[in-house]
Amino acid sequence: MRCVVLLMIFICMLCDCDKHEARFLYFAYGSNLLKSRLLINCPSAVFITAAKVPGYRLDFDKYSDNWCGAVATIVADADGEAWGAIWAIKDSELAALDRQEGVNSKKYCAKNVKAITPLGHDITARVYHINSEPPKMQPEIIPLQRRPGNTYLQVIALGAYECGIPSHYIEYVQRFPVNGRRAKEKIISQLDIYEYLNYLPSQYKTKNSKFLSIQKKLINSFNSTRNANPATIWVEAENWISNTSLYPQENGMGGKILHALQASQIALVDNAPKGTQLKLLLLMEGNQKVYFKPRRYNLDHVINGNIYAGFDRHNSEVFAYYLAMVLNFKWIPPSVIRRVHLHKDIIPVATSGLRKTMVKNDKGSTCIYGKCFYCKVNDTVCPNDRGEVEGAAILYLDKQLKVFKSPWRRSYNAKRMEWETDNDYCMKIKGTLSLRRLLNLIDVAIFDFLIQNGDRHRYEVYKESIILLDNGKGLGNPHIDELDILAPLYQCCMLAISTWQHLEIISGGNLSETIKLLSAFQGNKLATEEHFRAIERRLLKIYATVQYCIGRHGSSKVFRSGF
Ligand SMILES: *[C@@H]1O[C@H](CO)[C@@H](O)[C@H](O)[C@H]1NC(C)=O
Ligand SMILES: *[C@@H]1O[C@H](CO)[C@@H](O)[C@H](O)[C@H]1NC(C)=O
Ligand SMILES: *[C@@H]1O[C@H](CO)[C@@H](O)[C@H](O)[C@H]1NC(C)=O
Ligand SMILES: CC(=O)N[C@H]1CO[C@H](CO)[C@@H](O)[C@@H]1O
Repeated sequence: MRCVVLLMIFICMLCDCDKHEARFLYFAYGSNLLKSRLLINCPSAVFITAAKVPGYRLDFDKYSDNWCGAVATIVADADGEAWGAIWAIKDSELAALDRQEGVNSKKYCAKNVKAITPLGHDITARVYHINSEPPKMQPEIIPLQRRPGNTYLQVIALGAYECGIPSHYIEYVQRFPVNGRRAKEKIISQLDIYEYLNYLPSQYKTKNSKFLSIQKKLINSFNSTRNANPATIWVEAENWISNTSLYPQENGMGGKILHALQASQIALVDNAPKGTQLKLLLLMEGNQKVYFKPRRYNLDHVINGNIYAGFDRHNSEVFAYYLAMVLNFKWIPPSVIRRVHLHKDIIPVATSGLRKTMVKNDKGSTCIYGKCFYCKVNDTVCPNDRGEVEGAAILYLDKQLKVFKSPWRRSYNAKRMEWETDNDYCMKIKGTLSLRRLLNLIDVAIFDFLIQNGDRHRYEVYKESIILLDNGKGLGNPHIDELDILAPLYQCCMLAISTWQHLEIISGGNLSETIKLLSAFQGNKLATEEHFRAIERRLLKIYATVQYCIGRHGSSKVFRSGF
């Protein structure tokens, strides 16, 4: 008993208990022995101890596409002894681990095992094993489909070494016959990136004083007087001509536009039927069109499932705008949180078309279901107790835009896209795009990775710059960092030097603190603390990815002065 108590105290000390989130213990015996592998899906994992599970042996079965070979399992075996590592992982990452292990697709199932530490203590931990029970065989006669790939076995052996598993066991692992194949490039790059993350120089974790002058400019743009006349603001915004930003920012224009979006009188409201999600088109006094994407979730709602699951998040649209400002991506329409009163601001000026898409709910409130690809009569947006609907008010961009399919778009079904399977994908893409466009796509990937928007299947271009439109699929799950979104960066290993210089000086918390500071001028709270922490964690991964690229190609190949 005392040992267990001591062990719990030990686990607690390791896992900074101030965050108060419960953890579970996990027994890893396969690729998750390697810390950089485990961290991909479980960034909170803390190593506790090596341990063995008597009565089981390590074996391999079931082909994995990513690893290009059979993957590890443990099989009941009276003479066996499977070694592994005990990790303590935050409960909130359990779903991500289950997903990685393919619990949902029934590839692996989870159960508890009793493991024994080298000092003889018992620990009960979660373990995953394949549903099948591959028969025991002499190594030489194990058929090819039951052999692991070379990378995979190396990862296990390296992880076992890192975790201090006895050398006789590591030798035993290395004696397994392999199939001669390397894992997919994607897995290899991601493992390398996480390795760089482990050794990230400390400058990327501290604030950079060079940021102060940028912060000052941003504050000047957003901390502005509130009594400007909206009509003149719209005209100024509309007539803005620049090749460095979509809208004016000097002289407090950033804040003035947001204030006009937030406060001007609504003259007419209609459905905005283009697109897949419910949104309204507002015509403001002074003849300015504005999109209104209503709130679908509370800020603390976590979206599970695939990266593009769920409704658009109105706060993601607004968060994206401030993020872009801090990142110096000036090609995005201004966006702000606005509350409209359904009976005072909307219904009196609603078109008949919009009124036809309103229904009363069981509480008697009038609700809107709108007109769009996914709109359904029973998927309504209803006002709160004060009769208000909150949403993102987004300045309507009245320009001729060119639309392109993204080379890194997802397939939206089980089919794999070329970028997911072809190791030389970037080489192919390079021939079809200008350097400027490619660097621009990489900037957008960085932006999307920070908010975790995996839904940019197409992009719009104005004056040769990609415009960041439709950013509502970000901020879904603060516990997941889908590194795939960074594929343009780690596959091409190129980055505009100006982007890199800017990224380098927003380190150490300045990025999220500035978003908070700027959005507070309009009274907006845009995300939970978990999301802000996630943005900072992802920023470190971007630094690590760039370090990985420098490590592979040298900085002169990575940094480009494209435009
Ligand atoms: C914003 O502007 C006001 C009035 O000019 C000033 O008092 C305040 O300090 C400014 N806020 C910041 C964070 O600079
Ligand atoms: C942007 O505009 C300025 C002045 O209008 C011009 O000097 C500069 O060459 C332009 N830059 C690009 C990349 O077009
Ligand atoms: C709306 O109705 C459809 C089919 O009638 C149903 O599948 C769906 O779950 C309903 N949605 C809600 C939010 O009630
Ligand atoms: C908003 C914010 O936190 N800004 C900080 C960025 O970093 C500089 C340099 O350390 C600080 O002085 C700022 O306060």
